[in-house]
Amino acid sequence: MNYKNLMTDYENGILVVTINRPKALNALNEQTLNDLRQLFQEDAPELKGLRGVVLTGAGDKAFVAGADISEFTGLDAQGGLDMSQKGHDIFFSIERFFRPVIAAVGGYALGGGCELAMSCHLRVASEKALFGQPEVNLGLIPGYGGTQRLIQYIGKGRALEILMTGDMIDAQKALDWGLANHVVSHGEEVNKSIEILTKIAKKAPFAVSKTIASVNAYFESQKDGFEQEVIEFAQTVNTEDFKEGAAAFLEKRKAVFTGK
Ligand code: DAK
Repeated sequence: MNYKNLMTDYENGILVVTINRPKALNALNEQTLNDLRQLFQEDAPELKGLRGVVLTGAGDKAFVAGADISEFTGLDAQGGLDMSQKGHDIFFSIERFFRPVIAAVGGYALGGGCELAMSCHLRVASEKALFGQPEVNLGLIPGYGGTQRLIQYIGKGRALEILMTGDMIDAQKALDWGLANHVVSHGEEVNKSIEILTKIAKKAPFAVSKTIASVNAYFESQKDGFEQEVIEFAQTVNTEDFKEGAAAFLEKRKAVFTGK
């Protein structure tokens, strides 16, 4: 796996991806978006034995401080539409990724950075993390799903306040409001994310991926989540892992899942 703005480290089935533009607080420029698209749509699905992904930012200050503002100049309505659709496509491929993806947030997660963290399945924040959607300060609204996903995590009233004031919230408030799953000491966010993925990796992988698909269906207007659950459930029943899980329970031993 070869990228200009991402570093990757693959160990024990867990891929740690670091967005590596610390001098620009890891802002999402076009190259970084292209790298993320290649990783989530082409390379990571092919990794043998992959059980989960941690997404984090290089340096001590930021997860991602937003879309790269220096690339905004000269953007017209058509360019904005193209850019937004490209971002949506990439962020949906993270949200719909077949393995769990955790954002390890050790600093600013602003604008497109907050949107990127929200497209991950879970968020582990360090106590220095700050979340916000400051697009109104630039005369914009979020263009990578922020108006929609923020409501899903924290509700309409809180989302509107964050989106209209541009204020940041700290890690504790993000935890209290349901945006962050955990808050840990600064520097421990990647380790905690790996710990969670290691726990999930012991579960049946097919069932985990079907869980992601079923939960996502709740938020997809063209799908009925209950019907989708029936479809996904039927597929899990058809697996060797289901037979193994049930047999292990009855034989009072730990299940050994193979992903089949
Ligand atoms: N883009 C580009 N460079 C950035 C950046 C960003 N978002 N954020 C920080 N940097 C750069 C700074 O310019 C500075 O570069 P140098 O001057 O050293 O060359 C370096 O990172 C360090 O930043 P600061 O010197 O400002 O660091 P401080 O600690 O003083 O302040 C800060 C940290 C995060 C509070 C501050 O940097 C800041 O306010 N940054 C901007 C945050 C922001 O507004 N982010 C939201 C961007 S808007 C769209 C799709 C999506 C979006 C929009 C449209 N379409 C489809 C059209 C999303 C928009 C956004 O994300």
